[in-house]
Amino acid sequence: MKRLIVIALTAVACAVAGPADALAPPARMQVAATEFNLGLSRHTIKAGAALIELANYGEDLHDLRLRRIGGTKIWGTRVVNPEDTAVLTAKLLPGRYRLWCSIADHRSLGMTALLTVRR
Ligand SMILES: [Cu+2]
Repeated sequence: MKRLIVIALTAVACAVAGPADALAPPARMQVAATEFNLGLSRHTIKAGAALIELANYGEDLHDLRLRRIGGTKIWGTRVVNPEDTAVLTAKLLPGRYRLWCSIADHRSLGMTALLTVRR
């Protein structure tokens, strides 16, 4: 009898906790900004919640923009000072994403990169 109660309580605890996916930690990556380049700590991350940190290792102001190729929504950080960081949080679907710096002509000078989000 005691054993049955333990099993029943375990089942309740699992139901409350929900599926493992809901508890998965967010994917994390860093984008290092310099003049004029974006260096990605990873080029592929898992779909779902993501924390993307922009670290400005350069001497100019930079920011980070993110858009899924074929999509319309654009995520972004504030403008980041040299030696400072900002974090962008997003819920990402699988696909290919374009990252860029939106300040002045930085994008055309080379501050752009591709990120793959996998299932
Ligand atoms: Cu820039």
